[in-house]
Amino acid sequence: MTTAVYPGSFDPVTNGHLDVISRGAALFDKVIVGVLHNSTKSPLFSVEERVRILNEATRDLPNVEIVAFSGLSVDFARQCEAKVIIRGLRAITDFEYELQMAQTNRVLAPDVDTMFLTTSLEYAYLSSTTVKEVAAFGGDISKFVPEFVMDEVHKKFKK
Ligand code: COD
Repeated sequence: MTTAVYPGSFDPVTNGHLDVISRGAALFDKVIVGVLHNSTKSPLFSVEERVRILNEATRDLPNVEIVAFSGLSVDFARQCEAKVIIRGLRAITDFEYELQMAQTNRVLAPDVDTMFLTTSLEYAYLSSTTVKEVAAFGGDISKFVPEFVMDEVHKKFKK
């Protein structure tokens, strides 16, 4: 069985992330989405909320599992017995950071490879940061995230 992990912040998950997850799920027997528990950043959604939202957003994909993790992505991959880390690439700005991370990870864990899925054109501009910024100023995020995620984001900004 081929297993891949897809680590990220997913704060919140966007249609761009979901596109990468569904394409990954078509390529591998199993995709484990790793939600980073990052105590140094202050995310909009707690790790438990992000896991719940991702579970709901991927419920039609039976070979996708959502798991919170902390520490290194390569250690998470090994715990999951995955040989591949999936990452998404949007633009040249992503490339430098992603290449550095992939190369570092390859030194840390030569048995784990990084595979990049290039963004679908319609999501090339999309990031969780943009979604939060637009929502914070009352803008329409309905084209960026599933409807129930939009409701979750609006609830946060009403508080
Ligand atoms: N289209 C396609 N791909 C997309 C889109 C989109 N519209 N939006 C985002 N993506 C991709 C991103 O490029 C990324 O590959 C992935 O989706 C997740 O994105 P984010 O923003 O939710 O998550 P990141 O990039 O903040 O995640 C960073 C990690 C958690 C993976 C990273 O910090 C990490 O691995 N941390 C653990 C410590 C570690 O192992 N460090 C590496 C040693 S250098």
